[in-house]
Amino acid sequence: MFKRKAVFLLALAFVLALGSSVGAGPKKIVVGFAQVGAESGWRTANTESIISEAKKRGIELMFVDGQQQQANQIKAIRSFIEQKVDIIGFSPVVTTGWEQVLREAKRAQIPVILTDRAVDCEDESLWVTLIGSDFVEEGRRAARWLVEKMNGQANIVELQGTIGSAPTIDRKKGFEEVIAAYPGMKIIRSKYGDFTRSKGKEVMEEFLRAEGNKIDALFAHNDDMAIGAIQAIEYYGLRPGVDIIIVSIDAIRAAFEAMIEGKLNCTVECNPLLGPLFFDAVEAIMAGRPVPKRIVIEEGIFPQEVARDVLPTRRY
Ligand code: GZL
Repeated sequence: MFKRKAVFLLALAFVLALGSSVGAGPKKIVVGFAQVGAESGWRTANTESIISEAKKRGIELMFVDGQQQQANQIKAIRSFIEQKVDIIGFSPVVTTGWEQVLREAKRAQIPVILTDRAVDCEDESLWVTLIGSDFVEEGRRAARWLVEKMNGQANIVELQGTIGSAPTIDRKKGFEEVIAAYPGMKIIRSKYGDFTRSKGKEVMEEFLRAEGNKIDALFAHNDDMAIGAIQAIEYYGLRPGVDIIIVSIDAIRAAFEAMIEGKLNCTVECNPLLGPLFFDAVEAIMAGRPVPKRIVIEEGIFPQEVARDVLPTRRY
């Protein structure tokens, strides 16, 4: 009698457990994302793409703004591990210093996806894929356009992005690789502007005080710093886009507006709309499908002449 009752209770418990999971439908994917910060128009568009795509796909997203501090991103990743998310995504503010926390994620068997920026780690098994632009090619495109515009002859000042970040390292690498073949193209001043408008303005003021009318061209690693520099150039009494030719990277809306005003001469596209590619990778990993180690997003280049026609088509 007792045996029959025990079997009945066990069966009842099994049916109840099954019922509770059956009624709930498929388990919701939970993703933790640690963003660089909110330093530029590009970053705002990138954040919006990730948040809106999660919503569209019904994926639960824990989103943390790292305020351009690596410590904040590491703290966020650790909290995602504690909360046992299904997948961790992040855009590393700088390339180094990630091994420890990525090993913790690996030990917790939580796959990691890199978006936008790369990490410099020996052990490539610490992340599944890197989704984003080819920054070296972006630097080459900026240089090729400037060489042609300046007929191979210019004193150039360079506003670099965040020190130690992949886009800064690689855009500089690509730009210098191209101008190395043109002795007349010289970088006479170069300094970090951290990808922000305010710092771009401040550093351009320094360049102008030091070199003034000797400056023929500005290469800015992003549009936000170029827009800050435009203000500094005007305040100094020169005409941005005329006295100083300006090429930058990102192709945000404000860059097209500056080109239409004749104050910026060219912007190289760096596509921030990574949300769909990121969540394609999330869903592939959850379904056990293979994901390429590197996913490069297609991009173009926009000189001043096309700005008015192209602006209405821009999505960020
Ligand atoms: C590039 C991205 C850079 C942008 C900047 O993919 O990491 O960071 O060029 C942004 O605007 O701040």
